[in-house]
Amino acid sequence: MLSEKMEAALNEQINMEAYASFFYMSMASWCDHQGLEGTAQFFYRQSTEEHDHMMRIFRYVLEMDRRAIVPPIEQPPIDCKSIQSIFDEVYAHEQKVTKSINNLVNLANRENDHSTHPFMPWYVTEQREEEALIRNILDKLKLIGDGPQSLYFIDKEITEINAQAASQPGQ
Ligand code: OFO
Repeated sequence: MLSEKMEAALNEQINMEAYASFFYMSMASWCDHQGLEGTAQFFYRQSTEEHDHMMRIFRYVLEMDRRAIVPPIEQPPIDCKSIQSIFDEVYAHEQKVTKSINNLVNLANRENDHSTHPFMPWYVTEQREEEALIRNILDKLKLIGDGPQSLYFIDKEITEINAQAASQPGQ
């Protein structure tokens, strides 16, 4: 069984993953509306992944005989200034999530929670990969520039990233 503290911390993480899913869905909507199809697809996929991350914890909490709470979701941003600002925000958000995952690992250590401890490394790896992916897109944005004529090329680059993700097993 989980400690009450761990149960609360995991439920906070459920909330965070749910928000991430909605946040990416909102970014997808903005991009879709702007005709940035590749970038929209990227965010739709990220949104689904975040939902999966949420459900993994949700099921884990229940498996550990505690209550998984369906969280109230904060309204994510609706409008964006530019594609650069979207990815800056996404990067900051992922860094925040990484910090929260690290705190869960620390808590599992402090509490000698031998179930949660092996449950967490999957999330640590996931965050490392996500941060690297977003940094990679930010680097491309820096090279291509953020002018209106650059959008087409940025969207093309992200479509390429989508194709690579689709060709990986488990995607
Ligand atoms: Fe849930 O993977 Fe990032 O946020």
